[in-house]
Amino acid sequence: MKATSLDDIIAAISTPAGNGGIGIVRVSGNGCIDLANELFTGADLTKKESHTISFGYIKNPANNNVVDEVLVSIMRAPKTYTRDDVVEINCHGGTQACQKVLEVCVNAGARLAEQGEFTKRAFLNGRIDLTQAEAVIDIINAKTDLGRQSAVNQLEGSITKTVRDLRDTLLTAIATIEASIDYPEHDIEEETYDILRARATEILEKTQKLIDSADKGKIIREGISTVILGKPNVGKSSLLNYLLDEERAIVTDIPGTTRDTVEEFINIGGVPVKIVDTAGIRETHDTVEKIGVEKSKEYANKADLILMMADTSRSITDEDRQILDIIRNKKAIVILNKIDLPKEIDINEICDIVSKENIISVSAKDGTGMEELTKRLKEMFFGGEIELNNDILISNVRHQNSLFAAKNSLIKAIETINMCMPVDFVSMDLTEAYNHFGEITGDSVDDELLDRIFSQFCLGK
Ligand SMILES: Nc1nc2c(ncn2[C@@H]2O[C@H](COP(=O)(O)OP(=O)(O)OP(=O)(O)O)[C@@H](O)[C@H]2O)c(=O)[nH]1
Ligand SMILES: [Mg+2]
Repeated sequence: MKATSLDDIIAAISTPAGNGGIGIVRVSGNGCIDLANELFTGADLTKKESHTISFGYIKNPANNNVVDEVLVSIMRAPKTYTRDDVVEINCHGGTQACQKVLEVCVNAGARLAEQGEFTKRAFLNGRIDLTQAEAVIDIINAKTDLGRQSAVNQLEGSITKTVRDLRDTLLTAIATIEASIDYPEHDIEEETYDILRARATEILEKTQKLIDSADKGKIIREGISTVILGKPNVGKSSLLNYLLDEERAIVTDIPGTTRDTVEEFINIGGVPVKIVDTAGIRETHDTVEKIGVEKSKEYANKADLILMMADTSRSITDEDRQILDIIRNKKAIVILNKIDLPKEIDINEICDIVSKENIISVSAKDGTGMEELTKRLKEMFFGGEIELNNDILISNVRHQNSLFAAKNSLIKAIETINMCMPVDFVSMDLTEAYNHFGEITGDSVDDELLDRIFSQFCLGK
């Protein structure tokens, strides 16, 4: 994103491309109501109250032709999305009307907005902090209801409040130090060390708690990264299809049907799962299948959870043993499929590798056992309950990195205190931690980072 002036009037189409009932061109910046008024016939927008909507037409001043029949919303600063004046022109949906309305706005003096520039203005104008701006992207990109809920909490300022509280406590500690440096004759250092140690430890514990929430936060945001692994023909693709409730992957009775990975996002009883169906693992001379098998193994290495599938109607083979070897010491559930058929399998070897509660019998054909699978997933990742409660969850890697950095500074500060080093060294460490917390909220942040964050937004947001 280039350096852009906050004084410009910016404009963009805020609705997705394609046909739809309405399309919205959003314009913001001081003077935007005058600009819209010059293009609008129907009412004098400059005299309209804030947060009202007017019916009329947008005309092209160049030839006086009507561009579209519209409804125009007027929102005057400061109670707007950007905190500047905002005009939203509701056009008929479809690409042409919005494009043309945008074009006449630009010809009248507006500039095309950068990605995320409306939200960036909301941040720069102090309406929201950086975590709240990021929450806007997360709400838009939310893949699950829990992800949305967590992002809404963040938009309401849950992380902001927690991090600002930590910063305030740090500031008080830093002020204590400054006082002892400014008035050395008071000789309060012994007591100062005790107070500082207590404060730094308290903040460190709270920081650690936030860091610990990141696993759950990541799952809620991205889903449990899950891979279905098994030898050919056990029913892996059938399971994927059953869970998706659609014929997504090709299923045949020919072993080696799936040759490439198939990735989908699903909601299993409220649990967000990013699931990957893979090529059945076996020795093969087929070049394409071989690549598929390698890919299956790679996915298994990266996954949060492996669903190893075996066929109950067959005995265990060396191929199954090879997969059991892959899941050894990993988070895994063994799914014994095809229980609608006569049982042939002996599970002793499986029990050596995974505990009994993680062996679940199902039929991907008729859905038997799926409830138990859901229950087990919830227990494994959410302790049985999938609720956000009022927990503050860190789900953003950027926040996580800043928390790690703050934690390191706090540890350094405590070491400095324990060595009874001069308090101004402690002050330096604590100030460092203070700045790292500030990166999260955007209180201490540079332009490059801002550009990186806002470039993840869509146009018009
Ligand atoms: N009876 C029965 N048959 C099943 C069940 N699940 C899958 N099948 C059948 O097993 C065969 C293989 O199913 P797939 O889902 O293609 O198996 P896969 O593990 O994806 O196989 P590859 O892609 O070759 O590795 C198909 O004929 C399915 O209809 C089940 O629960 N019961
Ligand atoms: Mg398959």
